[in-house]
Amino acid sequence: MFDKILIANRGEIALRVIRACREMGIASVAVHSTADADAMHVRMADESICIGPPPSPKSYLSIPSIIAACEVTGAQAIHPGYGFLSENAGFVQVIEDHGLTFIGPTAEHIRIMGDKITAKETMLKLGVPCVPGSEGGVPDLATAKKLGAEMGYPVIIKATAGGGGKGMKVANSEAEMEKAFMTARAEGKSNFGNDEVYIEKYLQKPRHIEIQVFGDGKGQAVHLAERDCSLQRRHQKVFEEAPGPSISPEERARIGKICADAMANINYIGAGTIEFLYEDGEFFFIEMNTRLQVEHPVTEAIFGVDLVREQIRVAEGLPMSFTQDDLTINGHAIEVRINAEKLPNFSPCPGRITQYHAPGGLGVRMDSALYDGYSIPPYYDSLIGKLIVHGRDRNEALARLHRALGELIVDGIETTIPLFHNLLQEPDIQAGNYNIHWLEKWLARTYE
Ligand code: MV4
Repeated sequence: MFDKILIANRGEIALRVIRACREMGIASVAVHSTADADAMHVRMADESICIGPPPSPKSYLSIPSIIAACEVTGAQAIHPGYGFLSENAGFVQVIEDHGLTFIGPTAEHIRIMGDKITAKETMLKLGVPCVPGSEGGVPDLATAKKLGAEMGYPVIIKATAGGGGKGMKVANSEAEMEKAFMTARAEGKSNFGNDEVYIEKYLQKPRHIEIQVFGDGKGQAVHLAERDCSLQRRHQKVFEEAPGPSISPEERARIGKICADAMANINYIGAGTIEFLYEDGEFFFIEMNTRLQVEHPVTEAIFGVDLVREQIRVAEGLPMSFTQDDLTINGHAIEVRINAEKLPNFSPCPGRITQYHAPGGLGVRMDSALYDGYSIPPYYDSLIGKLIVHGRDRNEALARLHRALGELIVDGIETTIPLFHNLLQEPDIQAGNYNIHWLEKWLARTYE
């Protein structure tokens, strides 16, 4: 059993992990950059240690500094949160070389899923339905054109190392292929140092549905249903809900079992998310994330489980505290991401919080590291809070979200809170009628 865990992260997710540690009787160590000396995660942890200057590469991404912090404090395990080093296979290797434990998947699983071509090949072999496309990489333009003609346009060219929408180009016809292929390749090379690309049929109006999975690393794995994360702007999620408003219990059970069986098969350990595009009643695998995700609280709300506690348990070699049969959905949950950004352009808006008041009451959870007088530093991402509401059904969750947003006060900076007041008025949102393009179209219509 661990008696001390180091959290290699900051902000709300660091608090989230500290809370789980405290409930489990495990001491927590916060690490921080010099810009974060006054941050809430530093205050809330049992111990803290400065690991470097403000830019992330010199602090939150500095593997030697984080390992040294473990050695100085005697922490036996590291929780990476999300972002930063959470999907860095090399980090996992170094942690293990130092006799420490990474709270998360193996370096091998991170590596497999980090390369999209290998991820797809692996999932296809495991019986997970994938988007039709090239088998493996596409070596040259001639092959790309041949595949385009075979499967029919539009197609999408993706960099195997891609992420965040970088290295992804649509070709609507053979005439567009050369530019799309070369651009995807160049973006893969310049952003990720890897110019390998693959091709898929381009789905025109899908939803982004992701299945939460969890494994014990010893052949047991479960699914915790899906989240609909279709409401995104420039590949940043804005609003997430569970269960997905368009998914039937039968579809959920079927795709859930496929995912859980796949994870059991590879002895996957810890939390994972299998991302699908969902169109016309069909699921198509696109990517897997081998980390705890930002939006995990909506899943926690509907299942009444603590995913971070489970991550720590399986990292200690313990079994999960539930089986698939124990997991039943209770009601509906919605998360909205509060960013320190100024509308309509979503430009980052760091600065001093003059007043902060979190909403409360039944079915309301506010995960945030804000406090009165806190200064948001300009060096990190702009997420400053997640408001999660839970109701007996979707309409109750929507009403509760409306009520909770009315109680939330974040003064001194601009935030994305007004966006959600507007969004909740939309009949399509009230009806759960949206796909991956809905939000950007609505923003263009509403704010420009
Ligand atoms: C696609 C697609 C349509 N067809 N793949 C965007 C980021 C990366 N995770 C995968 N992405 C997409 N892949 C095929 N074959 C459309 C997108 C996409 C998207 C996916 C999920 C959520 C929002 C999106 C916004 C634009 C494009």
